[in-house]
Amino acid sequence: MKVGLITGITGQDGSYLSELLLKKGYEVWGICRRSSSSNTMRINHIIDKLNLRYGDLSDSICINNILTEITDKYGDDLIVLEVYNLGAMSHVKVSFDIPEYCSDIDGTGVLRLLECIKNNKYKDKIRFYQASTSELYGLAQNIPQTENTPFYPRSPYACAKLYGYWITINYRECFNIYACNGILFNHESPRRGDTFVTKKITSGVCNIKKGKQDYITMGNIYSKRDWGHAKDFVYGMWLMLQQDKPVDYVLSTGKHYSIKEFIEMSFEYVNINIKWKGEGLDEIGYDEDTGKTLIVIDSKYFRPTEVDTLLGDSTKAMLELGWKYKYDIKGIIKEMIDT
Ligand code: NAP
Ligand code: G4F
Repeated sequence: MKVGLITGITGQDGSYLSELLLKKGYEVWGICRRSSSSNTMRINHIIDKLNLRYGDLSDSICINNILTEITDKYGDDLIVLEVYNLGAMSHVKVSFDIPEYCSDIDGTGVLRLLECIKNNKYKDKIRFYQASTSELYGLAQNIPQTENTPFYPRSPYACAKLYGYWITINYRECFNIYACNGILFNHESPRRGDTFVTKKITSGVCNIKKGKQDYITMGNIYSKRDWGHAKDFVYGMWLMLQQDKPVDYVLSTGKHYSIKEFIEMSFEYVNINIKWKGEGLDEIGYDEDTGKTLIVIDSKYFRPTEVDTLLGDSTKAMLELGWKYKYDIKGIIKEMIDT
């Protein structure tokens, strides 16, 4: 029996990874948070096929209970249990507001999972994936960034993820656990959370086109990101756990664009020509045909420390895992606007 356990199963990546594992014949388990309103929108279409348990990465007891329940259920029939740690407080800007919580979940939460794996009777059949991030590069020391580029985190989120990255390597080296990091660059989809920049822009463009919204209020439109599609990236996560040995890999597209370029491509897709005037907080984007304002800037969306430019080099993943991505930036924008 091949079994997958996903923390963060209700998130963007968790939902695509669940679909992938089910398609491959895995029994899929997931840890969900209790919420006062529904948080299963992204997995409702497959919910009957999943084994969901309430839990939280702040709670070692529940993590241990769930892991033990799974290994006790399958016992010696277990071929492999792949644990994907995707659960996180994943919003960089919000991490400045709730830094201690973010450290606990995104940093110490990784340790909690690894300890439970270390103490499990079937430890040698368990493989662990840690959702590491290109935010680790922060104030990037080299362009493009590879597995060997030094880290320089720029937010409480990135600092917590740095701990998660190293504790994963430490448990691999100390306790011989099959544990690896995927250092993933930004990946998007129609299931992206509403307050991340690509979703905010594509939803705003749709609303403006339908006459439901006048303009979009943005922060820093000059940072650059290397954007891929979440579906391509969860496939890369799965590939990492299929190798003989645990190794850390970068996943990225090798192309990057500014937020401003993403805005321009999104309006272009719905046949609106955007032009720009002004500078800094006074910069606006407007419709060339009607003169209406489409984009305004508000400093409330600026970050105390920004990550100006991210560009990944996934040569290692392409050569060693055979990983490829299918979506380019225009394909991502099209799907996000059309869905
Ligand atoms: P997401 O959509 O924000 O999903 C995060 C998931 O974590 C949700 O299921 C959320 O549950 C869960 N979660 C939050 N706090 C938790 C806690 N205390 N205990 C247990 N679960 C908790 O994030 P994503 O985009 O799918 O990203 C998946 C992972 O990859 C995250 O670790 C993220 O940091 C990392 N990552 C993402 C990207 C990217 O560009 N998407 C790039 C690199 C790394 P609720 O649904 O209840 O909120
Ligand atoms: O969409 P974002 O919030 O993503 P960010 O900060 O790059 O983080 C995402 O990718 C990381 C991988 O590198 C993940 F680890 C992390 O979990 C998350 O998924 O912001 C992208 C850029 C930033 O430079 C931000 O300052 O867009 C800029 N931006 C400009 N205006 C904005 C806005 N970001 C948001 N969220 N909202 C704005 O209005």
